[in-house]
Amino acid sequence: MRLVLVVAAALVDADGRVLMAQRPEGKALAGLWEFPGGKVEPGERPEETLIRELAEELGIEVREPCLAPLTFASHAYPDFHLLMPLYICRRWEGIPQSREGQALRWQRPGALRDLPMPPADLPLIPFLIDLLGP
Ligand code: 9L3
Ligand code: MG
Repeated sequence: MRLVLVVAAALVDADGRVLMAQRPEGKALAGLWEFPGGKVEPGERPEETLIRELAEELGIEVREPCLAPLTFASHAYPDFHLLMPLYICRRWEGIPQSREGQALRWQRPGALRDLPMPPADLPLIPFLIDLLGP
């Protein structure tokens, strides 16, 4: 089975809310709410991918010190197996904006269950509730 490495970020604001992005029409899993991020391209370090994806999708710049993955998610899709480290980011440059037509919302971890999410992202909710409170 093909193994695909995707990096994702929990951007955490001063109130402990996390930024969720809705996958746009035309993409796989359209309409589901995810932690922003994307596929690691050949030759990229995962941290470089995260910096690139957050710049492309949200127009923000994150720096190395916030880039420690604290947990990993994985999910077996019919055609590939996804491995997804989650990076916790509390500081960044700029204000997150929708650069790819995706809806954005800040959500307390305890309210994430109200959003339909990709199966890979769901197991990260209890981790964030432990880290940040409900
Ligand atoms: N994916 C799942 N949860 C996420 C992200 C960023 C990505 N938080 C899944 C959706 C796709 C694959 O990973 O199946 C690649 O993502 P993209 O490159 O289509 O964003
Ligand atoms: Mg993406």
